[in-house]
Amino acid sequence: MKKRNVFLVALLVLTIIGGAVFAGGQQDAADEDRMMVVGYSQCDSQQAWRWAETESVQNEAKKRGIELKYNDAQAVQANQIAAVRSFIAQGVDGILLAPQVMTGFGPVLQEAKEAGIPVVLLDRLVAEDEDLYFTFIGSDFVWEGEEMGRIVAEQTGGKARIAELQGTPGADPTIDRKKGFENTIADYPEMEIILSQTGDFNRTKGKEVMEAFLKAEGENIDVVYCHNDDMAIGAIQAIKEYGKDPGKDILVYSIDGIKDAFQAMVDGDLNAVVECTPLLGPQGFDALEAAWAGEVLPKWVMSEDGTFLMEEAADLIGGRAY
Ligand code: GYE
Repeated sequence: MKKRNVFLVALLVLTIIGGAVFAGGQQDAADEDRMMVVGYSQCDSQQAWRWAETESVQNEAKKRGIELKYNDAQAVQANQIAAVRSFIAQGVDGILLAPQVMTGFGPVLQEAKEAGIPVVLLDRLVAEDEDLYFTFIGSDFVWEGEEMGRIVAEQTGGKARIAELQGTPGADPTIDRKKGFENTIADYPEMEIILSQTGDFNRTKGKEVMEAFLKAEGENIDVVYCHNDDMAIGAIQAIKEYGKDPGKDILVYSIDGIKDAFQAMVDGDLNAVVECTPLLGPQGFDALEAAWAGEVLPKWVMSEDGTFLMEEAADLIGGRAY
């Protein structure tokens, strides 16, 4: 090769390399500027608690400049699996999943993993391999049930015929709130669950089931233990329509701590709540950002929750954030 040709070839090679480096640099800059996109699959939107969670996620996405794709599965797991699959197909950067139930998410979580998309579980756990999700952010539901059991035992002197309104069948909080409550009352021979049925964490269904309970055992129920506030609000209505005084004739207890429940305590209808925070947006995005940065988090980031009695509600209701 002539000297001049060698020079030209070298120039060409340098130009190509330089161009590639420049293009790469541009690509990096574009990546940094690009808005991250997150898919958020909410299992249900018929509950006040879920509105608060959705709002918390939406506000936090806005604050961080993250584009949010939202899907409401309307309490149907198949819708939720389809939504997650569609997020994967759209190539989102991360997924926030508030799962309806514990089982059945394995295949779609595997698909997300193969696509390199981190999934953060919000508020409910799944019974799948831990490798299939980045972390779970939520409360200790067994503790919530145990704590509620302790309060009921204290306020009834350890003697109560209890009607239980369960959450959605197969959902983590339903299983564990039942288990925790039963753990505590096992120590009290005169505390007994005489009726137990699902009200699906839903206000209308909670009312319907309570109506059926009252029809069957109206004179024998001392306490209603509700797995969430929405069902308690429904149950309170049913008790009133039945002609009894909720909070006095029949003591009412529930889990969550939404504003409506604080109002029910102020009104003397609800005896106590164990809190379960829905304000999980900030932690959800912290977790996704950790995943994007290649960090590792524990498989459970536990929420801090409290306990509130009827007598405290009037002082606290103004400061409640949800
Ligand atoms: O208590 C309830 C909701 O999974 C922690 O589900 C959540 C529970 C919450 O529908 O209101």
